[in-house]
Amino acid sequence: DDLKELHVGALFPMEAGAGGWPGGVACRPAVEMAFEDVNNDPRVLNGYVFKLHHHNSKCQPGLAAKKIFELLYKDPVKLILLSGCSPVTTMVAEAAPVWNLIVLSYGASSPALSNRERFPTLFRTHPSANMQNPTRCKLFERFKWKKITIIQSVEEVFTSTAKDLEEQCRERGIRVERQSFYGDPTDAVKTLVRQDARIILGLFYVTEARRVLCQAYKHGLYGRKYVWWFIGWYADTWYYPPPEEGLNCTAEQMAEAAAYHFTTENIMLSRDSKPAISGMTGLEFQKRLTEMIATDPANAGGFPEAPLAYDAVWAMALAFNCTLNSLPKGMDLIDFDYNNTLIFEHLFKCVKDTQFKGVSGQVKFSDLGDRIARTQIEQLQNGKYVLLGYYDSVKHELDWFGNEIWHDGRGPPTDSTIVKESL
Ligand code: ABU
Repeated sequence: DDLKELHVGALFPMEAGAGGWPGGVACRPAVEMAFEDVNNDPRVLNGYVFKLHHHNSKCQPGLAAKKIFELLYKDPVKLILLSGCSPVTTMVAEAAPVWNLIVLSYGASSPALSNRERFPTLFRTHPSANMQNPTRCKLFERFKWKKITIIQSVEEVFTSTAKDLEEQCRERGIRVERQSFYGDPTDAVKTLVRQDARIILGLFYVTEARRVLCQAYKHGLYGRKYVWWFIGWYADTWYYPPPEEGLNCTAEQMAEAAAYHFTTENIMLSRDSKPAISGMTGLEFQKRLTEMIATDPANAGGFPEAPLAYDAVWAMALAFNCTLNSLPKGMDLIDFDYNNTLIFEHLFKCVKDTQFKGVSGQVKFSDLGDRIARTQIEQLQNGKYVLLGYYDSVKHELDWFGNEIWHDGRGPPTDSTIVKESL
């Protein structure tokens, strides 16, 4: 009863009607589970109780700004902010330093967030989308492609990923062409046809991915001569058209265009049999979460990222614990207000130094507040995603299982029809 309360503000994208990432559907229950576990664990924050105050951001920065002001101007004082989805996290992390607040993101992949000048108080358990670019370049090289084409929507998260990929590929002698669109990809897809694009990487949120795939079908940009690469964190059945989106393609057409595409994504679940700090293994966590959510996990937004959300709460709890031990005598975390730079500085140092075994793997932040992770590569084969391999971009190690399938059963298609000049 005499427990002291520590308050945390959080934003979850519970839906993403106008495009974006509806990751709160699974990440919010994961965060709630972590609050419960931390509060029941006598090793952490003994004598305190952790309280969550949350709002739905719909992955829209304007709405999120309103919700953040509500969190900050309504009592009680929040000690830290949790946030997901790149456009929202960008806004929150630009504003938070004004209130001496740290932001911990469980679901923002934008490479632009790795910038200490612009986002001085941001940490994230979600890896940057740039982590996948060395993997992509490695595989383009393996399949002997010298020219690839990116089709992207114009949000900063995708523009910054595309720019990094272009640089990384250029260093390996791979030419990258880029087509951008805002909302409707029809013209951009037509340009891909004109440019004779064959190896095509899509960077966009899932609603736009469906529009692109439908246009690819309409323009015959699929099948034997083409290889599509998509982002790997969409739900497993993402390419089926939801009726409310009014796409002019049937489920069969979409499935035909999606056949044999490749995806890359960060490994976000520890498959290790040794338990994480919470006492659960990654798989035990996933099982518990599946029982908690009403939706089928394959279609629940944020299900793959949920271990990152669970671990973000533990990172926070451990950092609070560390701060309690490091604050000058007589000072307490509950004394924090938005002008208190001393408590903020102690907390910042503690988050920066936090390290533990989480359900998503080893949690540790780089100087830029980033998470380092391995990637996995999958391919859609007969309606199921099949694991093709792993890549460790720090050690430059590719584990490749050799079970990729090509439309014609022979091998990778060429990257263009244009006959290359002999060297
Ligand atoms: N894996 C989800 C990332 C969402 C985002 O960056 O907005």
